[in-house]
Amino acid sequence: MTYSTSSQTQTQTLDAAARAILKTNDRGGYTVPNGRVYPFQWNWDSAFVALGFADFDRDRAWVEIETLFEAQWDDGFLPHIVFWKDDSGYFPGASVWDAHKNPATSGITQPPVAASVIRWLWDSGSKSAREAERMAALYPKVLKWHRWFARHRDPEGRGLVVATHPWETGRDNSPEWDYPASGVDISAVGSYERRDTSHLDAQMRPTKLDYDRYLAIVQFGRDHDWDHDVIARTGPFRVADVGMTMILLRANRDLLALAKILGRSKDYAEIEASIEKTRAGIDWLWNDEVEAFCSRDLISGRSSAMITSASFLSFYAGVGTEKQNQSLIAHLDRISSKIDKMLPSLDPDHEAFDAMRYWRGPCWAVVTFLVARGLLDEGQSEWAERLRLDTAALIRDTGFYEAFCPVSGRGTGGDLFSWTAAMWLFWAG
Ligand code: 9YW
Repeated sequence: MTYSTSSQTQTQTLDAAARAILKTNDRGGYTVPNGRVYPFQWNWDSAFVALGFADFDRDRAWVEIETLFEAQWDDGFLPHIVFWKDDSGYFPGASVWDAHKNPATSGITQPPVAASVIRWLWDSGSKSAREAERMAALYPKVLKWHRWFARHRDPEGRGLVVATHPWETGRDNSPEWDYPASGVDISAVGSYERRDTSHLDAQMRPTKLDYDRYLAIVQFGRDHDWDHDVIARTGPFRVADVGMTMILLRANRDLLALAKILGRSKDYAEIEASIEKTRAGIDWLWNDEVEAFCSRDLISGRSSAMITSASFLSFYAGVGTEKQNQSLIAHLDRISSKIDKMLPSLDPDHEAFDAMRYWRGPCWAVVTFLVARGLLDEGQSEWAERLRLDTAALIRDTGFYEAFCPVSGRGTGGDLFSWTAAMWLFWAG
C-alpha cells in the first residue's frame, strides 16, 4: 500500500490509516501485532501500541498495559506472549510452551519498555486523578517485574540483563546470537510445522537452523518447569544482551521518576542502586576493537563484536563517555553513507548483513524510535530528526510494514503492523 497525495492530506490519510490498523488489530483489551502472523498479545509490542492509542483514545492506551500485566506471574515475571485465545495461525502455541498458567503464556520475557511507556503516557496526558490512579496501580507491578530481572536475569551480578532465548531479546535472528546459539543441542527437536513461512516469504524470516535452536531452548525451559533461576544459570543460551540491558537501565530511570511522582520514597534507594549497578557494569559490553557496545556471550565470555541498532541504545540509557559517544556518532555517519534509510538493524559493512532478513539488516521503527529519543536527550537533535524523517519516509512510501529494507525501502515481514502504526502516531508522523 502506498500513500501519494499532497503532504498535509497525506499525513491525515496516514494518521487515519494508522488508527484503523490499531482498531482492526484490537481484540478487546489487547492488540495483536498483526492478525495473521502474530494472533496473540506480545509484551513489548503492547507497550508501544499503547503510545499509538494515546493519540486518539487514552483510556484504551492504559487498558493495553493493564491487560498485559494481568498475565504477570506471581514472582513478577511478565511473559513475552499471552495466549488469550487459541489460534492455530502461529507456531509455537501455548501447548508447546506448556507453562501451566491462566491465561496461558510463554515462558520467556521481552525487553522491558513498560515503565518508560507509562512515563510517556503520563507526561503526554492531562495528569487527571483517574490517570494517576491507573499509574499508581501499575507501578508496583512494574517494580515487581524489574525485581524479577534483578533476581533471575543477572546470574553473575554484573547489573546486565542476560537473555536466555533469542526471542527474549525481541531481535530474534540477530547475527549477535549466531555464535552463542551454535552450542545448542538440536538433536532432540524432532519434526514440527512452522506457520510463519506459510504467511511470509521465507527469505525474510529466520532459517530452519534458527528455529531448531529456538525450539531446543524452549524444550530446555519446559523440561525445567520454567524455573528461571535454573534457566539463567545453566540454560543452553545465555547472553548479556546490549538491547535489553540498555532498555532496562532507561526503564529503571523512568520507574524512579514514577516513584517520585507517586511519592513512593521507600523504593528510591532500591531503584537507584539498580541504576548504579548497571551503569557501573555496562563497560563490560564495550568492545574496544569495533568501538561500540555489543552483546556478550556468558558461556564463552566472547563479545559479538557486531554493531547493531541496539548498540546505539546507550544514548537512550544515558551511558557512554564522551569518547564512546563520538565513536558511536562516527558509526552513524559511516552507516548512513552506505545505505539510504536509517537505522538498519545491523551494520551494512558486516558480512552477515542481509537487507531483507528480519533482524539481520532491516529497519525496525520501534528500535529507531528508542535510539532517536536517546540521541535527542544527548543533544544530538539533527541525528534524532534524521531517524524520524527516514522512518516517516519508509512508512509513507511503502506502508505500515513490520520492518523495512534500508537499501530499497521495501517492506519486510507483515503489513498493517500495529507497532509501526503506533510509532507513526506517537512519533514519526
Ligand atoms: C516471531 C511481534 C514479535 C516481536 C518481536 C519480533 C517477532 C515473533 O514479532 O517475533 O515469532 O518471530 O522479532 O520483536 O515482538 O511483533
